[in-house]
Amino acid sequence: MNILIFGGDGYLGWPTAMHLSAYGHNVAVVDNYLRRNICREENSEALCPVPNLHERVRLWEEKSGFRIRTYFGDLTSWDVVADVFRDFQPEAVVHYAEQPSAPYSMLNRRAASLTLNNNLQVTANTVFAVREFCPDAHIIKLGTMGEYGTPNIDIEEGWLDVEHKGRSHRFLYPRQASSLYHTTKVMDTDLLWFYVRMWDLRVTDLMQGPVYGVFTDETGDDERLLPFFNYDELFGTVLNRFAVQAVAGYPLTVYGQGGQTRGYLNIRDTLSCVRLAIDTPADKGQLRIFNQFTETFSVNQLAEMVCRVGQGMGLDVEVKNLSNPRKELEEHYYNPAHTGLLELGLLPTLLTDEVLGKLMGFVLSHHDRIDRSVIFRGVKWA
Ligand code: USQ
Repeated sequence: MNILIFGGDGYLGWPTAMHLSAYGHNVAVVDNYLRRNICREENSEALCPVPNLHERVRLWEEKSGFRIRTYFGDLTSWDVVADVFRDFQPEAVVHYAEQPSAPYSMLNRRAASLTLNNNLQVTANTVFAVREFCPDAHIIKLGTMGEYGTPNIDIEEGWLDVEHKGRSHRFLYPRQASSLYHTTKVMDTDLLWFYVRMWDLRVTDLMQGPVYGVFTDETGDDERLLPFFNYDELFGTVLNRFAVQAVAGYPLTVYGQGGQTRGYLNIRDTLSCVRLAIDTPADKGQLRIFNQFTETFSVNQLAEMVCRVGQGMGLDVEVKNLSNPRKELEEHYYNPAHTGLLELGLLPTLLTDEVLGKLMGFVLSHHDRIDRSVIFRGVKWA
């Protein structure tokens, strides 16, 4: 299949490109280095240096024999999107091209505007281009579990049947995001649902939880093929951050009481989920929603696990409960459904001590590159 990956240079975009290429698809990536530039501006560099996209593509071709095509450009520009679609004629479009950090979206007005403008405009351009150039193509959009927030009832996979005064109707599950970034994903879902109804598009919206890890089948042990491994407050997800903090002897930064519970997944499973969604596309006129995570943990549970595994490696790991810079519930009910992707054939890579140990071992081998000053800066939500 011709698969176009928007945001193909990112933490998940690049490993996805290699993964789909390894499965024999004809893959093209589009990127404008938005994430690289923001990280540079905010002094949020990844743990190891990451080669540029040209070099990554060259290294991958050398290793696999498969060529990934690259396009550079800002996908908020219609001309860029239209040129890429005309040239590549995708059968599936995987849309990762969003500003992905919740804390960055809450940093200041400029960061908030960038997040809003970029995320919504790229989603809109994706929809317009599919309709104009390849109306049968399948859009696979990365949403987030954070769209649902933490309601006091079970979270379903995207939809909720509501009975009201003796009648019933199926609605998108109620959404109440807890950052501006997460809110743009709610708006993306609404935009997609509107155009699915208007234009009979095929869309899969993947509600993903926080991802951890860095190695995939395609990277092997070649560190030049690894994705960005951020551990700073803006771009690092919590478990990756804790792994670095443990190695650096920095007390684990548990925000507030640490009862915040989320659905987590290994980066390997992100790639499998996207591939499975592509293999079994949504129908025309269907907005299909999957909750994309494999296990739930509270922040305290993650911290305990990192302490245990770190101690086994001879590290002295401490935990420090910080006053929570975010506005979120610190103790809450959390029971989200997640059977859809398992039914498509997902075989989860669970968070065992061995998996965590390998991740921490990788960090340990780069301990001299850790910059302790970027670990906590306290971006406040309110
Ligand atoms: N947390 C800490 N200490 C830290 C960092 C985070 O206690 O040092 C807590 C947060 O307060 C939050 C939880 O850990 O309760 C998860 O935080 P995170 O930074 O790992 O994840 P988040 O900001 O929610 O965003 C990440 C990705 C985003 C994705 C989202 C899925 O950056 O792209 O959409 O995970 S979800 O969280 O399910 O919305």
